[in-house]
Amino acid sequence: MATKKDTAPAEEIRTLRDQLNDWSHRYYVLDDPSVPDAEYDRAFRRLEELEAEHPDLVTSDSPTQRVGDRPLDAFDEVRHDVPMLSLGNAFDEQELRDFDQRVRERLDVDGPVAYVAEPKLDGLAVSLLYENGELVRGATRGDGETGEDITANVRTIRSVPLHLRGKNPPARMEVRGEVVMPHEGFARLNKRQQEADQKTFANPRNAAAGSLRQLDSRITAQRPLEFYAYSVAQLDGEDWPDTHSGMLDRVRDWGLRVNKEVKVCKGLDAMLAFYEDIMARRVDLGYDIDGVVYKVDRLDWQRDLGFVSRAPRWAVAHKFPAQEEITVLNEVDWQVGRTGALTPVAKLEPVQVGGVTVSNATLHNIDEIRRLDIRVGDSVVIYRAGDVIPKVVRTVPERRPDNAGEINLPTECPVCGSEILRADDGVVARCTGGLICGAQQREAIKHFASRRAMDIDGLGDKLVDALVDQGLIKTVADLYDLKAEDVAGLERMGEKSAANLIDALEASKKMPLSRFLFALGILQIGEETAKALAEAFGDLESIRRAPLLLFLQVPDVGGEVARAIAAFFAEEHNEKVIDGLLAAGVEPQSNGAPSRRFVDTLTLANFLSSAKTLGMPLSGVGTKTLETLGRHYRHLDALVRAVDAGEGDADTGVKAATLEKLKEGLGADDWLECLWTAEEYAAGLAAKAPAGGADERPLEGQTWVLTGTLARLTRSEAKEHLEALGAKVAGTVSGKTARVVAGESAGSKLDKARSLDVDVIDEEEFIGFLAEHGIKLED
Ligand code: D41
Repeated sequence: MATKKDTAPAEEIRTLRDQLNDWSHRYYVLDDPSVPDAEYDRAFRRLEELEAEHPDLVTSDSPTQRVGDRPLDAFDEVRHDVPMLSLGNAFDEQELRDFDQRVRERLDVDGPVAYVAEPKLDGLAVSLLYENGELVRGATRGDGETGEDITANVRTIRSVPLHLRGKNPPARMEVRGEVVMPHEGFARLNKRQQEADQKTFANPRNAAAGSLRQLDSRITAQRPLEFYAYSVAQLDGEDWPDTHSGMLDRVRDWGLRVNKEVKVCKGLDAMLAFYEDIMARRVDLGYDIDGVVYKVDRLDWQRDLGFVSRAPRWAVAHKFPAQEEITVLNEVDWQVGRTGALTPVAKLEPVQVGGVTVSNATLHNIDEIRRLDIRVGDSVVIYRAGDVIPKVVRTVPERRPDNAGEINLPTECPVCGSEILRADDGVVARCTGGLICGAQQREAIKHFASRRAMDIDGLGDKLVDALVDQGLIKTVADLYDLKAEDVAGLERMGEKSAANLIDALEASKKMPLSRFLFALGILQIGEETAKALAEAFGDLESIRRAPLLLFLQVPDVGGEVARAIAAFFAEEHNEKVIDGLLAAGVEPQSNGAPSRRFVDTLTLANFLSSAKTLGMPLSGVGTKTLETLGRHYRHLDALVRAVDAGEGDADTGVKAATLEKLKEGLGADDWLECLWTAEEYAAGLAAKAPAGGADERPLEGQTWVLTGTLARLTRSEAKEHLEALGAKVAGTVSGKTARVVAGESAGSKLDKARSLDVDVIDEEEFIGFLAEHGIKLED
């Protein structure tokens, strides 16, 4: 009986162990998970349980034995039976050509040689020794002769099998490969380190090295490391295959991970194609590589070729151009952008980074300069990846010269000499020179010509620079005076493209008003706001002369935006440019008349509350009161008379004390004048607006809110109907909400609507409303 009871757990442990090892192999080596994590975890816990009850049944290749062991005092030394060689480098195509040439000459072959091309993983070289299928030792490369025994650490790496797969493992086998940390795991590790106030790692390679050199393997066990096999150094108990690629296949069958990009390439062209391809896909691989390793595929040829001073003659590392370099910061230039924002640009001693010469790099802003403690004269590290702008990532403090100069924000614009202002809130420093600033002018022209603005085909940034440099244009208005012969010859412009440009300029004269407004580059005015302005006012002249309070009635325009628009058109220089454009024949296309619904919002009530928004001193006078007064008196003169009379009004319920405050407000600064101007201007617009009534979009300008459950239609149907009638549908109720449709069990939005006195209708009323507007619901 006793024996029977004991064989059952032994059996179960063996089954669980095999099952878990199998799943692990699928997951970590083949990247092809077969069961959900929960299933794995369950089996793992069951195995732990059984092993705890039967400690004698625990084997060293049990998946439970990867968690890490007690810390070591030091690593033991390991002498490599077969030295771990180094690799010769090829830094460019010619050097690779020379390598292939040498190989073919030595082998005395004419045709192309087959090489195995492997991505050169940027990690740490490691040796694994298996005896009768069992992992018995892991070691670092060290100096190639002796390394360190890191067995406990490599055992924690999931893609390192503790036992080789297959029935007849070799008596003894030493496999070599690279341990790397994938990008994703690296990012997670650094985040974790940061949160725990522990040191972060500069790159995945350092993180992998730091993790492998841990004396405490329990820490290594927490690190996301992967092992990729790339060669076999010893093999006893079975024959060698004929080729390196055949060897890698065998290694794969034993359950070790071999990089899936590895490929046999016949001859130089195939090798170069592999190099280009993998370099292009480099960022997507998920781990760092720094080149390609090519190895002669035939093992007999490898033996024939042999070694020169520790490096095989049959292999070479074709390196990618470095992505980081050190150079000296000579100077900092401040560039002024279209909006006047100042950006520091590092002027560098030219240096090759990633295959191109870099002499400028971005420094982002003055705060970044302070944070990195960068000074002029410093040696700095430049990073450049792919096509992105090179950046300065850090200084090398040891190399700082005594006379290194501090970097300061200029007080005057380096282009036009205007004052530089730094916004109270942020890091952005701006030139106040507006359109008189040369730098902003140049950027303004580029913006004007750009696709989303006036879409002037053929007028790219380089050509704009050339035109400005040649003194052919100063402002956007000058563009329309250009002749084909002016531009032919500039920036490789042929006669044909010069003629095309003139045609494109001609075509741009009839752009929609909204695009024209966007093209002017008014601060704060994006495409949406430009559209809203064009739609509301209907023509350019109405916008140019509109008083400030009018802009605030345009949907989505707040105080800051309104001020920016008014300031832009108040600037004489800008006016001149616009006049120039019109004189040159630019004719922005528009409705020609203000929209009815915009004109309908130009009420005294709205003007009063906008004035308050803009700072008219009215503390204690609420928006609701202003609206009540506005609705009651309708015109400013009536209101002014009531205010002057100073008596509270029985009709409005507004107290005398409140009117007194209003009187003070109207008396302050130019507010009364401001309101008069607005009202007068509004009257002029109203006269031009189409009559109301047969409006197809009766809800234009209104914002509705849907809340609660509707029975007859879905929310999105309701939304569509409302939008078809011109309304906007919002998610929150505010004082600007026109109406709330409250369905069944409406909650906080309904409460808010009530508290703000917003009109509320129920579903039945809503359906009736839709019907009145010609929308019938299906049953
Ligand atoms: O991916 C690598 N880093 C890599 C390194 C690779 N794919 N193959 C390699 N092959 C060798 C030889 C040809 C000597 C077996 C290597 C290295 N060596 C290597 N790694 C570090 C030093 C040498």
